[in-house]
Amino acid sequence: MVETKYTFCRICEATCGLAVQVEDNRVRKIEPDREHVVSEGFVCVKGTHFDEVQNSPDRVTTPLKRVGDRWQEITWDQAAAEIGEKLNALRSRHGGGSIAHFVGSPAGANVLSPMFRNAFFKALGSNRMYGTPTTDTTNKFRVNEDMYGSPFRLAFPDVNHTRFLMVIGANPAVSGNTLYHLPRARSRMGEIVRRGGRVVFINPRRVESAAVGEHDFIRPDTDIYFLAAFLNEMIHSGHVATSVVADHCRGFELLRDAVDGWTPERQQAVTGISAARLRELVAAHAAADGAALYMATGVNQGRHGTLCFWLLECINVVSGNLDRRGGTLMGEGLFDMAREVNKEGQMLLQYQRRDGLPTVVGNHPSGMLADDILAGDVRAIIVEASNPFLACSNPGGRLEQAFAELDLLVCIDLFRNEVGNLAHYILPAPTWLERAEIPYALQSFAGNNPTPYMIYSDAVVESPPGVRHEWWIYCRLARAMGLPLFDSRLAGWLLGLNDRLVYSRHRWLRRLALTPEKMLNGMLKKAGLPGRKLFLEKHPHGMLLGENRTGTFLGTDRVLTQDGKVNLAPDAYLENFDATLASAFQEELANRDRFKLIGKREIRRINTSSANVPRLVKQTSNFCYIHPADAREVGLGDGDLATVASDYDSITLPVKVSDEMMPRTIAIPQCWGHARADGLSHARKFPGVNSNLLAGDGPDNIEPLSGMSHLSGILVTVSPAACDKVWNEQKNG
Ligand SMILES: Nc1nc2c(c(=O)[nH]1)N[C@H]1C(S)=C(S)[C@@H](COP(=O)(O)OP(=O)(O)OC[C@H]3O[C@@H](n4cnc5c(=O)[nH]c(N)nc54)[C@H](O)[C@@H]3O)O[C@H]1N2
Ligand SMILES: Nc1nc2c(c(=O)[nH]1)N[C@H]1C(S)=C(S)[C@@H](COP(=O)(O)OP(=O)(O)OC[C@H]3O[C@@H](n4cnc5c(=O)[nH]c(N)nc54)[C@H](O)[C@@H]3O)O[C@H]1N2
Ligand code: SF4
Ligand SMILES: [Mo]
Repeated sequence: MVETKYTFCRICEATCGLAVQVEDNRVRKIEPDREHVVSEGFVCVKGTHFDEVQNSPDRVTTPLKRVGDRWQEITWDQAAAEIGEKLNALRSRHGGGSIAHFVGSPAGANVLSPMFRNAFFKALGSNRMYGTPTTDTTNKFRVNEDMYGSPFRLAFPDVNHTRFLMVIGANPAVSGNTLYHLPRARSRMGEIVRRGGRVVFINPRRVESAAVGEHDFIRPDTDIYFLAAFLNEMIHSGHVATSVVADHCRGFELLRDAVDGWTPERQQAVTGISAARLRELVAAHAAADGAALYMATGVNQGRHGTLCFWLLECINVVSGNLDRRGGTLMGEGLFDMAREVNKEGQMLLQYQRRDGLPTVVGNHPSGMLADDILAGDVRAIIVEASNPFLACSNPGGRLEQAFAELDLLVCIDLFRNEVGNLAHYILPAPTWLERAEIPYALQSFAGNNPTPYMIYSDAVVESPPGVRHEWWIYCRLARAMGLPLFDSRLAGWLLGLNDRLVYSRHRWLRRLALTPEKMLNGMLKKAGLPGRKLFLEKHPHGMLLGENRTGTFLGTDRVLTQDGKVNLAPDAYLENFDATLASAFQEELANRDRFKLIGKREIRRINTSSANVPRLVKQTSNFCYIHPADAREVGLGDGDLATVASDYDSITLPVKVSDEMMPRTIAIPQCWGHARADGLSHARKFPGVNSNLLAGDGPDNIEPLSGMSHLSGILVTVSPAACDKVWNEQKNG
């Protein structure tokens, strides 16, 4: 019998509602949930095609051990015993800190895993956390901590009410947005325009999202000058909310002096945005009854991600838009996540590495991982839900070479991906359709949601019998190693007992276990919401929680800085501000005719992990997008092969000529390069090339305040490929 089960997609942060048809524990079809309280029937192709991930014959469904060049199926007991023994040996020889974890983006949608993962690594005595946060957002967490007192005090635009939204370096119509929840992004931004407001995209590519509003090209990696001039012009033209600044902020004079001199005229020389246009935008911003600036990965991945987000937040605060209707909001989630995280302390800026780089929200820079392995600081890695060789800077393949030196590599994944090929063990995890869940932590716990709601979903299907939850894996490894979790022998013992019960063959024993369903039920009830059963019966499409409130942040104890004021002038940012900007500005002028490389997200792809979905990938879209005038000048036409070279490597790929591109900017969709993915049978047929081979690693390619990798705005040369197709096919295997 076919049954329809309601759940929500966990591929991107939009978490759209889904109606899943299930027959005999198999997913037949995935359709939009038209009654979902926020997504209202919106979905994209990735969500509705996830059945091909779910049912893929390539899935790993039992633990695998690499023996020579073969993969041997082993039991969980054997896997836990062998991995536990190796980890214990490394720990006694080199300390717990020699064991690292590397966490990827899909793990963000898993509410339970981080609790157990953190407990496991704490018990090990390791603070070596790496992952893709230093490819997308640690700069924002850093700024939140410095300005508002916690990495998770993270404001977001009040999209439902704003009259002016400026989106810098993001493409929400394709990406579904990041660090706040915005399904139906295109139509919701369209509504701003329909009610007489403005939506402005600042982007070196005329992106899909821009169809709803206005668009200005900006030269990649020059946003810092645009933002400094915007703030400076705002201050000079008197658009400052003086009472907000006087009552709730400190450091305004230092901020004002820092941006003084960055005139609209000065910025136009490098950004390409005219002084007149900038002035017009500042005036419109000031006149709007509620305005918000938002930025995301395109700027985060540049050379000045932290300084850019600082200036952007200062514009939102100083203009009086933070904490007001139509401006930016500090959400209130199920509990005060920012305060809880601060109490715990683990995620705060407290740990400086030998090289002086910080760890932000506990993350070491992923761009230092190759160095850290080769220096002997990291000897074992547990990768959860990531594919770092494709996702991270991997100059000329250096990251792979470093991983090959590890004493132990364990991958927890659905598939054997590219990093999995090098693993000693692969531990199979469930898909999100096989997991009970509530939405992302920032949505649920921190309330980063213009339309607050809650939804709970049971697992839609049971996972194959050899698959285990990530949280369970950490408990099982802890038991094998004799590590007490949560600083408590009793908790460790109980969890050890529990991990036997959860997957017991006997139903009555399973009933005694602490299951994900019970844990999530506890969280919902603790937050004063209906529990699991009521959610399933009464609110299968989600439950609206009422409008976000304003006036809940400034002047309250929710500002977590020591003096309760917003810090507009953190010392670390001001220290080298003038010198950094002045020298980078000169470099920009010197390089103004050179090509810069940016990435491109595509609606049919999610990072590295949709490449194996046949209905999504029917041909390559791994093109080098280039402006017509540039193409003519370098002698390239549509479909020709171009060689793109950086200081680190070169890649060859077909060209797509497009006036969506700003001149002297090329875009290459990132996270391709599946030539050696022999665990991914479909991805291999359309391998494409990996643009992150062109990105550098090490301190010179890391933003020093946040550890973010420099992945966008990389200087490159573009030329016709020396000998065409044959070479490319060889390189692609
Ligand atoms: N040049 C350039 N590079 C970029 C970017 C860019 O914009 N430009 N973007 C960066 C960003 S923002 C990110 S987040 C990274 C993304 O890169 P990653 O964080 O590595 O994420 P994915 O490629 O989505 O997924 C990696 C693996 O997770 C597995 N997986 C999926 N679901 C689950 C699950 O539920 N459990 C487990 N255990 N595994 C699962 C998939 O099978 C896949 O093998 O790429 C970064 N790389
Ligand atoms: N379809 C799809 N959706 C996704 C993902 C995916 O891979 N595919 N990945 C998910 C993940 S992990 C994340 S973190 C989010 C990211 O969500 P977004 O941040 O919205 O990601 P992008 O679409 O890459 O948007 C970045 C934009 O910045 C522009 N840009 C590049 N360099 C610069 C610059 O120097 N200045 C300015 N102003 N703009 C610049 C690019 O042209 C691009 O349009 O998306 C998530 N959603
Ligand atoms: S936009 Fe697509 S991938 Fe993102 S949650 Fe919705 S259906 Fe899933
Ligand atoms: Mo990301």
